[in-house]
Amino acid sequence: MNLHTLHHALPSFDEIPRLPGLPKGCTWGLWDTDGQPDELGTLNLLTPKVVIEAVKEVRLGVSVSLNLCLDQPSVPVFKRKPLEHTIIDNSDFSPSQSFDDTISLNTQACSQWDGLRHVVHEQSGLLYNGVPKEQITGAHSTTRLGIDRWHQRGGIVARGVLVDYVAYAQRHGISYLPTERHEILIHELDRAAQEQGVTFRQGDILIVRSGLVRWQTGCSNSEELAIWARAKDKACVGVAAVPETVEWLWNRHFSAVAGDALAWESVPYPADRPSLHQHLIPMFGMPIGELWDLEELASTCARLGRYSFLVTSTPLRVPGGVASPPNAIAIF
Ligand code: UVW
Repeated sequence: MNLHTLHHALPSFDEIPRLPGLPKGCTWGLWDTDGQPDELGTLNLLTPKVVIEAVKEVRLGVSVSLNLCLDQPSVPVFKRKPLEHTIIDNSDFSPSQSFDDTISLNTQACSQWDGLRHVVHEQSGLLYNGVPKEQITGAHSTTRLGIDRWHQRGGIVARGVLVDYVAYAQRHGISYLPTERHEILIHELDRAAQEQGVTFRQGDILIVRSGLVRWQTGCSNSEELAIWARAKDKACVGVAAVPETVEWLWNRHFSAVAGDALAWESVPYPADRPSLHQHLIPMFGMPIGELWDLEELASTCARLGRYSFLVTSTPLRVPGGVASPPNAIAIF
């Protein structure tokens, strides 16, 4: 394990060395060690020193789940398979009375981490750190960049910072529907954080509440949710996919971003420039959390007047897994 702090070693966005044929801000090679290609991306920022500081957020012993029930939303988007849960009565096979259960799910249907195998960089046809897409599935597949690597490194333990954009918008008279392509701008994230009395630190997980899960929960099983979920041209609030966002995220050295929105960034993706998914996952190796349940978190933060906390997340140890339920909790 790399024990140095990295606090002084990281380049700013403008200082990241240019790699031929790849966009500005490609970090490939930055965390390679002893000739071993890195598979963890910005999770490398979670050094022991950063984790020890994050643990100091725990002062009240209050913990909050950040995960939707695995059967939510009731209508998954993009025709993703909903949870199948089967209880098995063992009495036919076993002398004692007992039950097992099995689950089958699409790891992208509910609260999720997008792992580093999720997105191929379109221009190069490569994934994070130059892994060819042929290694993801098919005859030449490997488990490189698998989500199991996150579990194997000891899971994710970090300071989380919530930016409650729903509350910010209410304070500032900004009205939008979560099912519109409403773009959250970086100056709004900065201002909301300032108003909440929180400053970002290297290694933080930036968590943005946009209001989508509140909307989905409010119309669970309704016609409206089904129509939106199945629409090809669905739209969703999220952080603006502009170059300034990419640069801003890198220069704050977040270890990951997460939120309650469909894609963290606004949807549909822009037609004339790369999405945030195109840069954050393959270029930075930065995990993106989507559809997290931030409702109780937001009310706890408001009640305590504190928007930073410890986050622990234990992705499933699926060899070569693409994504995972985050199994995340916030602890105050
Ligand atoms: C969208 O839903 C748009 O993104 P993802 O595939 O990451 O879930």
